[in-house]
Amino acid sequence: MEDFAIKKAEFVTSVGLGGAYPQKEGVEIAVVGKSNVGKSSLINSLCNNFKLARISASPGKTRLINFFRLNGAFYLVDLPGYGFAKAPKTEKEKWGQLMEGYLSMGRVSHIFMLLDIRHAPTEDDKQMFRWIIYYGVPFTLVATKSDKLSRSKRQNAANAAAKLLGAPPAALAYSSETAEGRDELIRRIGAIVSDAGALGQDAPNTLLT
Ligand SMILES: Nc1nc2c(ncn2[C@@H]2O[C@H](COP(=O)(O)OP(=O)(O)OP(=O)(O)O)[C@@H](O)[C@H]2O)c(=O)[nH]1
Ligand SMILES: [Mg+2]
Repeated sequence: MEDFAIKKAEFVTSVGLGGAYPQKEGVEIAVVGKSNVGKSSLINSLCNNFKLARISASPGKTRLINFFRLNGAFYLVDLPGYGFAKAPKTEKEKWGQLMEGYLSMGRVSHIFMLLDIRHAPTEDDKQMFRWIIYYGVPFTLVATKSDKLSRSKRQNAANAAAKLLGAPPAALAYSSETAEGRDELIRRIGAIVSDAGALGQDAPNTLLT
């Protein structure tokens, strides 16, 4: 079998609170994590297009839910980050409602939850993780910015972050700078997409109903 590859990635639409979502198209993988953890960078790195999602050195860059269509067949979704301390309370509430509304509508097939490889998970991360478990959404933990640690420390730090979250101690060390972990995460996407195909593209996500 030919290896799965991301051959095409296109921006579809941005959705804010009260906005209209694009029609669901098969698999939908949502990327979640705190502000500045590297969600948009990871999407760009996976798609090998550094102009696709906007990134910024200051947290709070992504404020809307951005849908990207990959290979003309499924969605990869960039979410606004949580835990952005400087955001005014009303903004934070809006982001919370936007994310919660989207994640609980039953269209997400899989979540990539990102953690910074250098830091212990925050209370917000733990809350996000409890939410994922509560709704039973399949997930993959990714420890970002792995280039910031020496090679010998990376896998231990990634697994420790997962364990502190209360998950099985396994997270994929990933760097958008060096592409460490990229091939593995693309293989994971291939498996998610082909599993869904085997189940039937239109099979309802029974986990979320
Ligand atoms: N060294 C290093 N820097 C990274 C990596 N990934 C992201 N960054 C940097 O981290 C900062 C934040 O990246 P973004 O991709 O915008 O983060 P985000 O999670 O989308 O942030 P919000 O949209 O604010 O929620 C930028 O300065 C990136 O260049 C990485 O793997 N290694
Ligand atoms: Mg972003």
